[in-house]
Amino acid sequence: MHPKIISPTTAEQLPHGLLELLSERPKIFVLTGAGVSAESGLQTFRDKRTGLWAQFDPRRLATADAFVQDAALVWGWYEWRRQELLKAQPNAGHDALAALQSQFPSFTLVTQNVDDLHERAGSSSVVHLHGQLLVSRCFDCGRKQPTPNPAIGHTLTPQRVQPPACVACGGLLRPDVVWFGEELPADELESARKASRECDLFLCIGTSAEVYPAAELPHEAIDAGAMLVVVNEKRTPVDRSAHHVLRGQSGTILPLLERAARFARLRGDL
Ligand code: BV8
Ligand code: ZN
Repeated sequence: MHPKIISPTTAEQLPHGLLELLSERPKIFVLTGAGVSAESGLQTFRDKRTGLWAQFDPRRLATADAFVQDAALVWGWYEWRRQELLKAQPNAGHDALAALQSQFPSFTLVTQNVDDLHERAGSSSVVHLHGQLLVSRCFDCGRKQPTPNPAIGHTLTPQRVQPPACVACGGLLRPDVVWFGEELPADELESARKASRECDLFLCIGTSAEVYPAAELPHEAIDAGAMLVVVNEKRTPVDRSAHHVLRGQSGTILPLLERAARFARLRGDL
């Protein structure tokens, strides 16, 4: 496929085929990645890293091996990311997705992100493929438990912080996220795969589409006949498979999509 790449600034500039599909009350599947939270100030996995973390690749830090090697380094990184999240607000992209969900009876939102910004924007039934930053579990016995308040005051860059002890067995707490080399939650992954095969419109937003098995989802949707629309400020490997590529920031483009859907519905209802 050779999609036209456009950078729309108004709802009218969105591709005609997409506007038409939106007027037909399609089953919508949305996959988001770290890019959708970037305008809320949360670092993506490709941003330049600062301080202690400058020399570490998140893909090496987000592993059980890194935690076994240096639990304080890994826990401190997540503690800092929790702090950043508590300071962050959902952006216009999160808000637009929550508004879109209320307009379409069949709307599945699946995220690779471990933040809660979709929920805070009002999205419901969000499927977290990679877990949640604000939840902790014991590295040894697996028991989920509330994350104690950050042990450190506000810091500009992550610091080493010793993980708290598990209330049940005294083992070390870890973030309840899926690290590289760990399996994704089976129920969430199965429901995402099923919904991607049944959707009419797959919106792939703010993801480098390089992390598997999440990156398989857009291909499952196309193979099942869905329209694939990519929203990203840069090129991604999935662009070449897309029907439409909307180049730009999700905080700018998603509100246009939501407006277009609203008017398409009004026209469709006329
Ligand atoms: C597993 C939680 C196996 C932690 C994360 C094939 C099949 C299966 C596995 C593999 C495979 N090939 C390789 C693997 C292994 C690996 C993998 O995919 N590696 C990659 C690097 C090749 N996969 C795994 O390890 C997975 N586990 O498969 O287990 C197994 C099987 C059996 C038994 C045991 C094990 C686990 C993967 C999950 C890892 N955990 N997160 C944490 O967050 O700390 S993934 C992590 O990376 C985040 O979730 C994040 O979402 C993701 C990075 O991807 P993106 O979200 O796309 O973010 P990124 O920064 O990369 O890109 C941002 C994008 O946004 C960019 O495109 C940018 O242009 C754009 N953008 C930026 N700003 C904006 C914007 N776009 C629009 N608007 C903006 N404003
Ligand atoms: Zn325990």
